[in-house]
This record gives sequence, structure tokens and C-alpha cells, in this order.
Amino acid sequence: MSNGISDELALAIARAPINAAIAAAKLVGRGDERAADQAAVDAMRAALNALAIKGRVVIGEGERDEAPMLYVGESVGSGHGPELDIALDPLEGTTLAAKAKPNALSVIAVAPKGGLLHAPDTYMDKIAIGPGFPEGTIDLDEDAAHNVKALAKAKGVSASEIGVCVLDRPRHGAIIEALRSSGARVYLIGDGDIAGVIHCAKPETGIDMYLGSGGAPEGVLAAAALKCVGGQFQGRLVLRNDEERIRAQQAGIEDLKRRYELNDLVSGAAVFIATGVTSGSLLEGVRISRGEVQTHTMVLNCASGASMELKTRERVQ
Ligand code: VTB
Repeated sequence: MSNGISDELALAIARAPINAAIAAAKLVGRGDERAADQAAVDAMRAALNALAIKGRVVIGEGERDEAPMLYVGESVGSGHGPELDIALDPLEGTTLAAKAKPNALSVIAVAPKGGLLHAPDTYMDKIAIGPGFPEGTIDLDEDAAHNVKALAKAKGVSASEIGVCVLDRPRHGAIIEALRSSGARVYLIGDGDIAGVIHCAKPETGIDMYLGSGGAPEGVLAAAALKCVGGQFQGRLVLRNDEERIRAQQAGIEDLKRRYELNDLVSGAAVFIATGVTSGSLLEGVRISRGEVQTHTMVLNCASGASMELKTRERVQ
């Protein structure tokens, strides 16, 4: 198992985000973020517990005393089988789901024990690009214009042909302005920066780079996806006060200012799986009609190099 996870096991694990997506989909557009999230959590836990694995949640939802969330440290699976670390986000983009907006996903990353950074629930500054560029093309410590220029040069295009995805937040005002002044197109998203990062590996989206701060747990999940399909990712925790610094230390982080490279965030041969909840630029959403449910999932396996796409059709339970 130290060499990675088999494609067969990866496909079995896909049941977890698929079932979570179906559960959440029943609550799409109802304006109730918590209910959709809880439904996804419950379905994901039940599916994980049906697997022959010795799983441990290293990135999850909520704290132990906030049960019934899938908390960090929770054991999942039958308790027999490969020892796996699990990062999950049963409903990535609760607001997107509640408002029936695109790109709400159910997401999980799994690696042999020790293969995923235990990121605290804080923000992370992130920069990402897709595959095919020389190592070091981007640099988290350089400004936005420098990175656009460097990527344009590596891609052999002008800055005006570079698309950058940014979370639409007031805190990103200066970055957005700098990107536009550099000539780049800025793709603003309301939520969901795991999808934002994966866009960089999908040329058809027009997005070449992801920039800005979002959740640190989401950073590890996105890095797992990029590790499988190729691409570059750098991140640094944003710790705004003592409470957040303590949270990071409790997660086992020693160097609070460390710049993480992709392989620091995901050191193991990870599997990344995402199922669409609402339709978007990456995946089709769950469709429920006339007693039948259809789902769309991406399954990426770093160990085998497989990039699988799964479409399921089954009776609504
Ligand atoms: C981030 C981002 C997520 O929520 O955590 C964001 O990583 C929350 O950011 O993908 P704000 O606190 O600025 O609202 C998501 O967009 C969705 O969970």
C-alpha cells in the first residue's frame, strides 16, 4: 500500500462522494446550507464505513464534540484493510448548493497513511497552474503581475491571453486590480476554490492560473488533484490571530510561515475524487428524475496515473 492505492479501491471509494452528492442534491436550491452539508456528511460517512479500509480522517468537518460531523481524527471503514489518511469535503460550496449555482462538488482525497498534510481550518494563500510548464514558473512570493508575465512567457502567449481564477472577495481587491493591469483576464468565482484550482489543468475553461486565499483544507484537496494530473501549486497558511496560530500548532504545524510546495501538501500517492452536485465547468451535477438518479465523477489516481470519469445511473433510494 505504501506504493499507492489500486484503481479498484479508488473506484470503490468513489461511492463516498457519489452518495454524498446524491444526498446533497436533494437539497439543492433550498437555501439551507447546513441541511445540505449534513446530508452529504451522513451519506459520505455511511459509504466510507462500508469499505474494507482502516481509514482516519485528517481533514474533515467540525470538531469531535460537534458530532455528527466527520471530524478530524475520526476512524472510518471496517477497521481492517489498508491504513489510509482521508481528506474530505462532503459538500464543497455549501452556498453554491443552497443557491443552486454551478460547481458545487463532493470531494475526497485519500492517501496511504502519512501522505496528506494535516492542514488546520484556517486560510491559505495559494497559487496554482496546470501541467506542462517548467518547475518554478510561478512563485507565491512574487506579485501577481510578475506571475502573469512569467506564465505568459512559458506559455508563449501575451499576458492578455492568460486567464486567472480568483475568489470574489473584498480581500482580493488589490490582486484583482493588479491582474487586470497586467493584461490578464480575471475569472471571479463566488465560492469553491478546489474547482478553481482544477480549472488550471483544463485548458477549455480559459483559466491558466489560480491566485488568492481560501481554505487551507481545500488547498490540500486541490493539491491532491493537481498532483495526479500534473501542475504546480504553492501555499502558505494565513494565520490572523493567536487562536488561528494555536489551531495550526495543534494540527502539528511547526513552521507557521512555511511555504508549502505541492509535494509538502500531498507527499503520498493520493487518489482524488470529485462528484458534481450542481452542474458546472468540471462536472455535470446530480440529475434526479422519474425515480432515477444520474451522477458524474472524476477519479484521479497518482499511483497508476489513471484519470477516470465515471457516470452512474441508478434507482433513487
Ligand atoms: C474558502 C474556499 C472554499 O469557501 O474556504 C471559502 O476555499 C470561504 O471563504 O472553496 P470566505 O471565508 O472568504 O467566505 C469556499 O469557497 C467554499 O467552501
